[in-house]
Amino acid sequence: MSTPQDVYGDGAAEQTARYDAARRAFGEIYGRGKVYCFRAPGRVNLIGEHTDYNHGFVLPVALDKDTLLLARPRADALVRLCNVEPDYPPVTFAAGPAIPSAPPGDWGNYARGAAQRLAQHFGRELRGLDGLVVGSPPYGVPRGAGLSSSSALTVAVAVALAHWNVGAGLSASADKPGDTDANHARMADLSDAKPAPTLDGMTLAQLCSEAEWYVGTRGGVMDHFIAVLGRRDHALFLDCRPDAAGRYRTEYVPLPAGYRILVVDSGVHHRNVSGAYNQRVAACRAGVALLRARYAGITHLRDAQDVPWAELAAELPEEIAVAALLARGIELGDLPGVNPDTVLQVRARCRHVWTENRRVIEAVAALRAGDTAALGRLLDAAHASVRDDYEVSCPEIECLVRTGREVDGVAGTRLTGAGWGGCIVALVRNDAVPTFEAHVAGRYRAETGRNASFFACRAGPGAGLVSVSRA
Ligand code: NG1
Repeated sequence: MSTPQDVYGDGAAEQTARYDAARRAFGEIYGRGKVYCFRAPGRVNLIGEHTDYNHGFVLPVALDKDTLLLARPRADALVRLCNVEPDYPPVTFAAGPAIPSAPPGDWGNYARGAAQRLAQHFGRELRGLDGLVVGSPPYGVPRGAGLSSSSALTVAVAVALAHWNVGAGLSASADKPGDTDANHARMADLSDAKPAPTLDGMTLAQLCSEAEWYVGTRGGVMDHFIAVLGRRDHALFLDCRPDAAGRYRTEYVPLPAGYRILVVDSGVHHRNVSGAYNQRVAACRAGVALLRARYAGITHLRDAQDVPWAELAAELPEEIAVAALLARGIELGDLPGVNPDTVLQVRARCRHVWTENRRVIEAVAALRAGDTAALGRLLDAAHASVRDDYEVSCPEIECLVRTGREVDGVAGTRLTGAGWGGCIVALVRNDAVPTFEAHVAGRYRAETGRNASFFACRAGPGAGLVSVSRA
């Protein structure tokens, strides 16, 4: 277990009132007594966009914005959850391997997914809990802002359930010198009867990513890996290609001292994004299928990463209709929004992925060398690539990216997340944060008539138990 000081650093004092209020609220709902406080962070991806589903590289950061889960174990398998926010009504279910789901949109489905996947993994019903979820502003993970608030909820529930079903549980920050994999839990089972199940951080992260399939999202592994394995003042380099044993390569990379990560939400959330997203996935898959004629056996663009781009480009058409691919026996029919008359810009999409993977590697090197200027240039180049080659930007995002760079002390700015609106991420020198916010807010309002939301974040640790005290 780590302390609020370990988790929030300089911001720990500000959290005291939040934690006290949460404990009081828990006591009012479930009665006085011992209460365990778990947390799971939101995340932002520093660089490595649209690379995860191509088995490429990503570099996310866990944020100091988090979802709290105050909990007390139960003697039975029931999970009872309340939420401090009145929009989210109480939820009760039994934590077994086949939990009936509530209608889509029910917030409790994230908890059901986490409980079901853990129960399946352990092959038994779980010991349940009474819990209170606290994710409200200003310290919670903002919802719908691209910071993965849903993954934070999934991970918080999984960590709490793991605590009582694995053993003494996950600690919020095992950030000790020489510890290469923070938050690993290798604990004995407290319940003494059966052989002790163990659960390391990577397995927990994988289970959480599969848990979210319960709500119908077939996303990648990035969000859950960083929510579980995040480390204070570090980004996590993640190689999204599992090895033969299904394990992933991770590496902690220190962030530059003296800089803040600013996430700016454009407030624009385009509809029909999933069709456009799937067309990008389709273009990459088409690229792989076409490259296979020359490079036998490749399954993802990542497999061609070591081939010079000019050689790959020669094999890839600038654009091709899905019907023409079908005629060559290349099937893409499982992707909603991709039809025979859809035209795929194969070469440019693949070029983005190929160059972005290189930029992630170079960003890691720049961070290791303490070269913030080089890192900033890579962020800017990554943005140009998602704008021009992947074509997922929009005028509002362009306004934020451009006006952000006008401020002295800004290393770089780029779109983060899938695109078509959403957020940008900026690396801003500490002393430049107020000017950045004022300048970008003013220009954004003047140019688009919209208000941007700003989240100044620090890189925090991954999920875990923060305190045990009395409600
Ligand atoms: P966002 O837009 O941050 O939810 C989506 C995908 C990621 C990744 C990025 C683009 C889901 C749940 N998330 O992220 O896996 O592909 O787009 O880099 O599908």
